[in-house]
Amino acid sequence: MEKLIQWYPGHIAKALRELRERVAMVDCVIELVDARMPISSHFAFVDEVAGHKQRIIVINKIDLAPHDNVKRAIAYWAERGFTAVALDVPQRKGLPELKSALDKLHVELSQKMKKRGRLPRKLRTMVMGLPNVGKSSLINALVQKRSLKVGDKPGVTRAPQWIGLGKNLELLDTPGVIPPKFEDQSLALKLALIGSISEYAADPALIAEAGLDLIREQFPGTLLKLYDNEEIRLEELCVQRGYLQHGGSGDMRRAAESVLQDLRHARQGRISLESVFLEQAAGPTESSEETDLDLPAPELPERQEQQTEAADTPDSPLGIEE
Ligand SMILES: Nc1nc2c(ncn2[C@@H]2O[C@H](COP(=O)(O)OP(=O)(O)O)[C@@H](O)[C@H]2O)c(=O)[nH]1
Ligand SMILES: [Mg+2]
Repeated sequence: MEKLIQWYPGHIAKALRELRERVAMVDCVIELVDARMPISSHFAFVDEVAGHKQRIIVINKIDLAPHDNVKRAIAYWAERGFTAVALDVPQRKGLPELKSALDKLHVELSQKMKKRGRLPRKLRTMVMGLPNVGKSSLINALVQKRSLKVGDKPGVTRAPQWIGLGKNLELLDTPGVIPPKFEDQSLALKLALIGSISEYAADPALIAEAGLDLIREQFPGTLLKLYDNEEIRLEELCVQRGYLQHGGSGDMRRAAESVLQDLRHARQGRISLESVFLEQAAGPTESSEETDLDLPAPELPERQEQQTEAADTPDSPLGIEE
């Protein structure tokens, strides 16, 4: 695949430093992945940054992915020793399961504290994940107040604050944003399609065309349903939807944005972009350049032995009492 999307590794170092600082403050990391690519929207550097903490994997946006994808993802993560919870934040589906998983960790923490002769305290946790996977929405849903902005506006930073949630839980109010790593162009395309890479990192028309190709190849019949034309291209969509510029030529950018919106909001129906699952569904195939089965299973330290709690600080790490 040609180079559609540029990646700037320079941004990564700063983001990773910030993530490390925050992870040090918590007992448990809630990692969000996108249900449409529930394995490949996890990145190995989460293991690097958070591998020594308790972790719950939240498979979010299950309303956009086939049920089977979600079931297999839960099994995949369970096999690797993680509690995985399936979520649809706007419908509040899965929130009780997430809360009980957190309560369980709180019980474990309390027992550990007791053994060490220390007073029990709240479980400190934070939300982490790629851009646009639903981190702010999840925090809002847990807090049940529309207190955080949904959607990422970079630039405004402030000291992390803790939100008390019931008697057992404390949540860092600022989520950890995982910088997407997209050297692999077929992965980059999928990240663009779930909105984790902004269209400004690439020419939207190229991404949209590549997205149409991918859907055509993996999900025959979908484009027919969506655009009355299986072979749809952006030029035709301009005509079909009247996206015209002053001179009468097609407004390709508008067509591209409309295709990306359709795909990102799954107007074509639930889709799986997880190559591991797609490969398995299609049966054994010869490997090709386009296959991104090279996604490594996370290499994890021996989990039970190495888990650490939040850095030993006074009960409210930032000195903020409720
Ligand atoms: N369909 C669907 N959309 C969701 C879900 N959770 C969040 N969203 C939407 O995904 C977009 C990104 O959410 P946001 O919380 O800003 O993601 P963040 O960048 O990770 O903080 C918003 O438009 C949310 O409304 C979900 O479970 N299903
Ligand atoms: Mg956000």
